[in-house]
Amino acid sequence: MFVDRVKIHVKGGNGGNGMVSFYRAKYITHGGPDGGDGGKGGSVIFVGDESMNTLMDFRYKRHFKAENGEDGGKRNCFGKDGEDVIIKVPVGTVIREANSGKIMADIATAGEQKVLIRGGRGGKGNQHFATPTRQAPRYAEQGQVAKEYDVILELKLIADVGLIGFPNVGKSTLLSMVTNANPKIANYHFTTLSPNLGVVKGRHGDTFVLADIPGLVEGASEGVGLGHEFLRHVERTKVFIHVVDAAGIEGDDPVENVRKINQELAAYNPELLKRPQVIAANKMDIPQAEENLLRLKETYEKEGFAVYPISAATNRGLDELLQAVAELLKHYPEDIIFAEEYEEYDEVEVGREPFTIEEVDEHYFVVSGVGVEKMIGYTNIDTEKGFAFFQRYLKERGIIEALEAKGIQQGDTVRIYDLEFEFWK
Ligand SMILES: Nc1nc2c(ncn2[C@@H]2O[C@H](COP(=O)(O)OP(=O)(O)OP(=O)(O)O)[C@@H](O)[C@H]2O)c(=O)[nH]1
Ligand SMILES: [Mg+2]
Repeated sequence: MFVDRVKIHVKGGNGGNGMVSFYRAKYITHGGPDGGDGGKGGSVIFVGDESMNTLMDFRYKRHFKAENGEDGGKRNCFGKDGEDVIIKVPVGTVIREANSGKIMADIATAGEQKVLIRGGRGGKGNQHFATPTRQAPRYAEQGQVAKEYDVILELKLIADVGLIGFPNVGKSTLLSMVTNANPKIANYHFTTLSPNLGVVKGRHGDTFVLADIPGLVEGASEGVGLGHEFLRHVERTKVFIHVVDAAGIEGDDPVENVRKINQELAAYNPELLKRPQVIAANKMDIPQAEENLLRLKETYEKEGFAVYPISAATNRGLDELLQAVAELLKHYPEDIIFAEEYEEYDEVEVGREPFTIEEVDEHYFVVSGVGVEKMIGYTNIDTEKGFAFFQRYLKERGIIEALEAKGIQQGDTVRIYDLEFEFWK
């Protein structure tokens, strides 16, 4: 189960203010009050949309605000109502208030609408406040200020197919070519640090969710390079596309690389090698890949793995690969049960679990460990209190000290699970 999760900010439209004004015309100096009412602010409305499968769109747009109502005018002119903002979300999205984590809405069916924030009421103009004794009220009502929230959208997804392999072999490139996903692609290791999801639409209308899982390294099964975190993602997919750099750009042997990754899978959970797996020999646009392809086929077809030559960058061989995978999925037993995401830990105990620090790249440090992971999970560092707690935690647990011992410098990047920040003392 993958949890696609984004935090967004939503704000309702404020009501327009009521107007203070008096009727004026030639020869009439003291006309009655004629200030119009302010318009109603727009509401924030969530709608379940069947055609959406992930929350990816929200990575690019995170602020949503409904329009304010217009202020009332002179001569009984009413202010215009503000437009609603309608936010489409995939069916199955849960909306939580970010600070408390409490569920505000749960969009369970297509077309279902939930008004999360009502627009503010418009203020009444001064004409409403005239009484026999106070015929010229210099008072009008203010528009109502609408609520705003940080909310977390959460969508639980089963990814059918996982892209596994060493870093830099082209997993994200492949995902970007066959789905609408737009992952970061770059020529260095650990470009991807959390899974990206995309939906593959097959030729025959069949679809499946493809997960781009961060690169594994040797020792992943012992926790090296966030290995445990990444392998947990692998565990939640049914069929693997094992991507290997057939050109061996980094100077190592593709045949051995496939073996090494499978050894890590087996060491982590022997069940994983029983799941269907196809090998995608990538970067076939590079000449030296041809010879390695033959060796990959020779070695692994004997062992029952189909080997597909592809070039993710130039879109070669991708159709055949996806079709084979769709076929494997069809024969996959539906009722597989995946282990739950996290075991329950005792938070206090867990906070003391050891952590590890790795310098995965120049000026880039990754802190991992059950304790810090859990701490991140229950701390909302966007609040002042949460942030203070977080800083205290890093200090008290000796993480700052340990980073310094590793030679961290001002401005270097630190990553702790979902969280990335610059190190400033
Ligand atoms: N020549 C060639 N280069 C490719 C191909 N596919 C990917 N690349 C390049 O390989 C590099 C790594 O690609 P990514 O897709 O970021 O690799 P990744 O496996 O997701 O890497 P991590 O996220 O670090 O695990 C990039 O520079 C890509 O442009 C291909 O088919 N041919
Ligand atoms: Mg990647």
